[in-house]
Amino acid sequence: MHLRIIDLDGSVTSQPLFRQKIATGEAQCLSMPDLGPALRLWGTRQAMVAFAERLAQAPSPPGCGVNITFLGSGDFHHLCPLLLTALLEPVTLLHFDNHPDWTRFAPRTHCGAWVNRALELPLVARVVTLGPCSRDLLYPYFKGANLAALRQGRLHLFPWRPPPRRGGSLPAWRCVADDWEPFLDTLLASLPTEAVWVSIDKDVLRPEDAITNWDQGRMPLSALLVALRRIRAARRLLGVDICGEFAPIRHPNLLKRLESWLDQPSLPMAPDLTRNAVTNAAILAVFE
Ligand SMILES: [Mn+2]
Repeated sequence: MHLRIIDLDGSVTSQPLFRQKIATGEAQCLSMPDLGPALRLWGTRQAMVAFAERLAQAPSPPGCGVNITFLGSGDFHHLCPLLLTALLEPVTLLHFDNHPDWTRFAPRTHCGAWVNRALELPLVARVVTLGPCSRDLLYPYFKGANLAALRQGRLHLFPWRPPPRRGGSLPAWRCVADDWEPFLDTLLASLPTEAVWVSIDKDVLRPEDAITNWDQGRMPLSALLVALRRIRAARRLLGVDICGEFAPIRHPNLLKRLESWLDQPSLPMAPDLTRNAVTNAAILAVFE
């Protein structure tokens, strides 16, 4: 395992486990707090270019073992496609998230739109989104969902349980909570590539297992860990990116402040983050 922390908001480097791993040289830390505000929620063009340049200049991780990258808050999930541009062979992207991150009604480099950018990469054969329960799955057409990618089979999506709803008809999603392990076996046997990349937004987890900046799903940590072990056993896992830390919201940009106020749940400024530390340690243990 090669562990890398991209520090944009202090949310990873403030955790004792990671501080210790950086101090002992077990983790590489790419420190970019100056880019954090311009990249959070969505990236300005300039900040995305600066991020890509610093990523390219960083010492490249060793070729062997799984490369694990922690990104901080889920507000940085749109950096995932920039990590994927370094890939040299076709992969399937297995994406754990409470949200489909597929909207076309947002800036191109938005944390709710990055799956569309990943689908544009020639070496991404398929994206499989696992575990969402959010209201984005209700009337997705009216919320800018990339339904064309679903129809074309480039994108597959499996909610954990049906999203909460008030009236309206339920789309015919295949939910996977009740037969998770047999489902995983079938899924992993059907992937189009031998190599896979995993992208985890911890808001896929129920609130007992993580505290994030977003509304959370209902997947238990144990189910995520089972999936990671099976993925690792069944396919060649090239890398994992993990976001969904909690980072206090302080946007200097007015539009970002407005979006955060409209879309994100209001949380205490300094919640107890023990559960994130426990969850991160459990995820890392799968790869150690
Ligand atoms: Mn996400």
